[in-house]
Amino acid sequence: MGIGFICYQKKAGNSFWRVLIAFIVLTLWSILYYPGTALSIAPDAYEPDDTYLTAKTITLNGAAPQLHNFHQKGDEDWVKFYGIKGVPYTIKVSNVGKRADVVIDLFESDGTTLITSKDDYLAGHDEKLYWPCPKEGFYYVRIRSYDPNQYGDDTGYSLEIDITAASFDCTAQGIVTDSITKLPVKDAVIKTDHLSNTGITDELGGYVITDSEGTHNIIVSHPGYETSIQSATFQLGTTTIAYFALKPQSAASSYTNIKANGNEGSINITSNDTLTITVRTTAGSLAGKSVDWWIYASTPFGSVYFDVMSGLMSWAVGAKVTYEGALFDLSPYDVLNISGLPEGVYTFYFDLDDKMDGIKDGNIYSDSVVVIVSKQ
Ligand SMILES: [Ca+2]
Ligand SMILES: [Ca+2]
Ligand SMILES: [Ca+2]
Ligand SMILES: [Ca+2]
Repeated sequence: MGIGFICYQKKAGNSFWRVLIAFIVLTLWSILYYPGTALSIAPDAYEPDDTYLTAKTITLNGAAPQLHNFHQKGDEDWVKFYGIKGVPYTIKVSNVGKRADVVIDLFESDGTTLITSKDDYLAGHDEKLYWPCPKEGFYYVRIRSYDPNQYGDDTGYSLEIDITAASFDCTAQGIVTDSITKLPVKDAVIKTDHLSNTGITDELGGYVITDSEGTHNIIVSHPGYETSIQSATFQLGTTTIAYFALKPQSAASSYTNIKANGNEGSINITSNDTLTITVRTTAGSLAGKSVDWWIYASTPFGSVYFDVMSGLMSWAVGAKVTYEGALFDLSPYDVLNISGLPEGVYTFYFDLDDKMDGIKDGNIYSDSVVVIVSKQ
């Protein structure tokens, strides 16, 4: 049509009226023959985000929804969040443009296994997916247009993901970096201990997390780094700033390993859940060397340690040495199996020091895991 229009213009000369008629014809032609085509609109602020690999972060219970649109044919908008077992999430698409029939797709942490989809309504209507999370981990949400040809004008929408029935009116934000390289750490998991909220760091290491007013712990973990905890005061009307410099786990830390319910880093459980703490050693070049073994925890009710020396093979109050003796390959061994733990943050450590004397004074090889226990 563009070529036809130019030809017509040329034959018609510069007559204002003929140009105007041509313009009207062109406009009518566009409307009559391509009713689905819209004027182009600018991509939303989160593009490019067309695959799970480019999924953007979203603040759970954020102060304002994210504003998206379908700017091009087949546009898909992906976001990711970190889900906690037993927490109900609501993924809500609202203020939907009259030409957008939105579909919500929820995917597993692999970004490809579809968990469920929601598309109850036609174009111009909201969609809402309510989903109690069955397992802690990363999840991906894809918002798309039911008809990939519907894009452009009037395809805008608002997106929010909320933890149902909880009040999150205060915000903390900050940056997570590597303590050695000073580079941003992407995809670090951010948690608060109070309302089991979570966040994920973006490409620049930035995060935003919400909770209610009060002093809560912020827990930051990422594979390959030591988990970091900071106490932060959340205040109404003020954004709390909390920066984290994560210490990389050294190769030496692989001598010891400690897991909570099979997980590294940090896990959330409720008082009803069973917690199993498992330790393992890989003696490697230290095999046979006389060392101090330290298995201990900081808990809401003080320090406790696992006591082997007195023959107790159980936990005791204090921070004494667990065992003095040669290092060997210890296959996974459960040092704790318990339920009904009081609410709070627990950090379990497994350290070795290579000077056997019952004092923590040699070269230290350490691993730790954080357990956040909430009511329910
Ligand atoms: Ca988009
Ligand atoms: Ca997109
Ligand atoms: Ca729909
Ligand atoms: Ca020692």
